[in-house]
Amino acid sequence: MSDNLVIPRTKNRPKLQRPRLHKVLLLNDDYTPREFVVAVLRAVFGIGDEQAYRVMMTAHTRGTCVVAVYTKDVADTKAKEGTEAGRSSGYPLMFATEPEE
Ligand code: TYC
Repeated sequence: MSDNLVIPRTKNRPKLQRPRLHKVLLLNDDYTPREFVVAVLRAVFGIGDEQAYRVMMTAHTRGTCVVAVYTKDVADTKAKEGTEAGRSSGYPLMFATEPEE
């Protein structure tokens, strides 16, 4: 039999922080066709046609629009995928990320 007692440490246990979420932003440009932006939003972010159209039009008229919110790694990956989808078709389509307040 072991003499070791396991004593739960309730005092010094650090509080676990919820991971900070990051926004993925769609940035407007003058060259990428609207239908292409909608197709990328559907393919990369899995959003439906109507919502994708609304997001695209908001970026088109206001300059930028929040597409979705994820943990930092996922947000960075999605932004890269979306930007790369544009680049590989010769468009300057840009996604960016920023931490939520
Ligand atoms: N402004 C583009 C056009 O008139 C369409 C567009 C919308 C491009 C949103 C990028 O994030 C964007 N063809």
